[in-house]
Amino acid sequence: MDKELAARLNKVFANTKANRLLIANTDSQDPNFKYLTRFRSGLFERDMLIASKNSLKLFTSELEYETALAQRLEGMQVIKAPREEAKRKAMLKKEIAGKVVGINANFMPTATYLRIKKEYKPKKVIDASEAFSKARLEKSKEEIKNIEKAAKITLAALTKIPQYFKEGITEKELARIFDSISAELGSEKPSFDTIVSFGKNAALPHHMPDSTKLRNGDLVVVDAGAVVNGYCSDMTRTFVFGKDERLEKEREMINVVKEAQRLAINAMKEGRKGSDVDKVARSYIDAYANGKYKGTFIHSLGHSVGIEVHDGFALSPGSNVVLKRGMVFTAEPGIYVVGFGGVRIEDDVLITEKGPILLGRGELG
Ligand SMILES: [Mn+2]
Repeated sequence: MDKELAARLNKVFANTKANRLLIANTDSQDPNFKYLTRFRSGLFERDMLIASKNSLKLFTSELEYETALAQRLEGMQVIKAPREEAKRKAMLKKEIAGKVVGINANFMPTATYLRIKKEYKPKKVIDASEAFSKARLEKSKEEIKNIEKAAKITLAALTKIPQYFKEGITEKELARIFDSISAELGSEKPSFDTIVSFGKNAALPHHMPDSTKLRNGDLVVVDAGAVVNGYCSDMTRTFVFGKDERLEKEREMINVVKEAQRLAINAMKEGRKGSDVDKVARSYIDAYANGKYKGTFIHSLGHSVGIEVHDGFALSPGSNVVLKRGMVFTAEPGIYVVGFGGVRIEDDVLITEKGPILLGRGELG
């Protein structure tokens, strides 16, 4: 069997009591389908994957049978599911009946879950979503390479975007320009809808680009990501538009967030707890200038990133995750002042035995 596939199956089964895993796509693809198959092309709508510790079977339709065969990993079986419902049911029942079946309860529709229980007669159906998240938390070399490529693209696009700043351009226009730069640099698609916020809008962390026009003195937040071979990056930069000497507060906010991020990244070492790392950034912002910005950092420090932008774990005040080599987290402190504006700076950080590495920049933190 393909070594990487064997390693991935091992990791998932190490964290679950299931003896079969059943991944069922809807009209969209379960992220764990991507994790196991590593398919780079095709939709595989409504297809099913059934895995045991040492086998992986894909039940697909005639429509995508050839696409699957062309990308099939060694040790993976591609099976053309019969069109006739009764035959298809019998085929799947043979795989599942009497087994302890692990599903991704974060993704599978309840209707599918109920149908599986009723029609395929498993011994038990259990939630294996955490087993998948845990397996995906520590990335392989191949996965890290993909995230790194995505991070490089996003960083390059973020470096280019200020040259398009001009008075009167709208957030939507700038977001479109960003997306096309990112695509030209090799991104398969944006890893989420690009956020561009001007001025007061920057105080809302998830503001969606609208027809707000850029004005002199505005803070500009651009939060975006690329996808390479199915893996995401997620980065943010904050700029000031204009050269006015009076923009002192904006520049101060940027410097405070930069320093909070630097301190947090330095703390992203093996063995540190997620909540501790969050605290490093949060307490710096809260304590700055006698509490001038206390309480303005209104979200978590970061999250794991991989096949999904939010790949399962957070660096937050309540986070129990212990950092280990191979994990990739965003570090994205921010300051948000309602009615004024906001600042966020975000990088993707790889934990290594030598310390944190900023992906896309190749630097040690
Ligand atoms: Mn993020």
